[in-house]
Amino acid sequence: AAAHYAPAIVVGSGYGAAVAALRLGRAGVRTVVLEMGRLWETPGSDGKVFPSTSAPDQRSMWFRTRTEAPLAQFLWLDVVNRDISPYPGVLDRVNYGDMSVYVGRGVGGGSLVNGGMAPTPRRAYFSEMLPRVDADEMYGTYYPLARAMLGVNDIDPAWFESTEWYRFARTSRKHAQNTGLKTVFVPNVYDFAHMKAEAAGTAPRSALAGEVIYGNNHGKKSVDKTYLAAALGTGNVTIETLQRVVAVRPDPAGGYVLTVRSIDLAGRVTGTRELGCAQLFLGAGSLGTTEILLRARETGALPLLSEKVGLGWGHNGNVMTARANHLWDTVGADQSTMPALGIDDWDNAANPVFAEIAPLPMGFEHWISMYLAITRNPERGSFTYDAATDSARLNWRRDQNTPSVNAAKNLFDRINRRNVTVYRHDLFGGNRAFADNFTYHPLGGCVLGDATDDFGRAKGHPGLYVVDGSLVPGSLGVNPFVTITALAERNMARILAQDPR
Ligand code: FAE
Repeated sequence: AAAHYAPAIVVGSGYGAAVAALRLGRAGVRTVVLEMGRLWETPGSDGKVFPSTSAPDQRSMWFRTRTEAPLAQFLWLDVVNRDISPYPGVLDRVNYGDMSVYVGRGVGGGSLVNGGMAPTPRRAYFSEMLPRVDADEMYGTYYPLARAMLGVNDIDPAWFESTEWYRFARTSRKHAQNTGLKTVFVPNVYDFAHMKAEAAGTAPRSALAGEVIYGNNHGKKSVDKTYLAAALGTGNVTIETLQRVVAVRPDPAGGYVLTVRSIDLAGRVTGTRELGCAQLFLGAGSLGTTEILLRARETGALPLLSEKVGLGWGHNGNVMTARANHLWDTVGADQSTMPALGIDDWDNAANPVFAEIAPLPMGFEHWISMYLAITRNPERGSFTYDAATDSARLNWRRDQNTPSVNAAKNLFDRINRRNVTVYRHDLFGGNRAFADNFTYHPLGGCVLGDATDDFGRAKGHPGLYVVDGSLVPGSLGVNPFVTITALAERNMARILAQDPR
């Protein structure tokens, strides 16, 4: 048994973890949250908590000597990335051969770095992906609950039509409409009232100052400001930072024992300890949770875990692309970093695509229309445990992106043909028009109903739960965090009502 004990431990502090922490705290369960990143609340020497996107410093990325931004180049020049000193920065890029995965690090996980887009999937597609989840209950109860708790809000359409900050989106909309395509407003967790005040000069700028991916200093309702603040408010939850969970084993006396490594801001290991708990909730994200469970199964620590742990991974069909506009079709020097519009061609049965109209705020007119396309890709990856490095490796081949690239190409070829425009080849490196070597939406690895039961209870080991994006079977058709949150709410309600503590 371990020297230190908590009734419940939550690993990670992203969406799923934050829901678990709040619901445990509200139920009166003393809970410790262990997060490998830092708490983002203290300003640096520049007076800001997060660095700017245009001049990133050590705070930008997780232990790097150079930043690795998704847009590596502009006009074929390496102008975006910067040398930095290693530090527990807020954005990580986990490189697995043919696929790189961007994830957030810190109290709040991905909510610190993401674009805040908060759509709800098509109900029919949700049911296709998660057929055993009661969709009435999800769409009637848990999606509305998640949206309210996360602070999801809609842009004022009149402001959208008139503001210079969304000219880029209106230009892309015009080209989509010329092609006979439908666009939709996408709700967000960035406070649009704050953004309006930024534009009016009455609030400090964040979305209108180029901030995203390395954190937002204002305006964004990340989960440290919503769920986790409420969890701390119960008085039952504590959060420990710079704590990385490296191993889990059963406690012969019941519950689990975690091996936890603490690091300092230089990345030095300052201690390793064991922490016991009765109930363990894994919210370390698709990569983190899958690695913890795979390692535990393969090293024999948790031998009864399902053979399905490590399977069913997908990147939500993510592909980025960019088009060059005519000189008269300006996108504006001023661009909000929070997307507000998407091209919705998901009902196109042969070629479903939901494409977020993405900003590219460079402070000058560049005539580029950017997109993050979410496509339907039946390919799935898997993780294997590599004993030599004690880590999980993602098996994903470049050619598995083909369905996604083809779908995006089909849509944007149509838009280019109709508007007599072309792709940009200078933005993603390697002279490519489609960036299919990275994703923002890692999903799966411990799929609901496969590696766990229908409520996230790990098969074979009672009291062990998965609460994050690793439950989602690889694809949702829209940006995922509202669904991850709503599923966690649903599963936690069932677990707290039924399971012994
Ligand atoms: P996640 O938020 O990744 O949290 C996991 C946490 O666990 C992290 O804080 C890790 O540091 C921590 N952790 C991992 N391993 C360990 C360990 N061993 N010990 C202790 N702690 C650990 O998980 N989604 C949308 O819906 N809309 C968007 O607009 C959007 N834009 C995005 C933009 C970017 C640049 C990125 C990177 C992602 C974006 N996403 C977006 C995806 C979204 O942020 C992601 O799906 C969720 O954050 C996943 O939530 P989880 O709870 O699964």
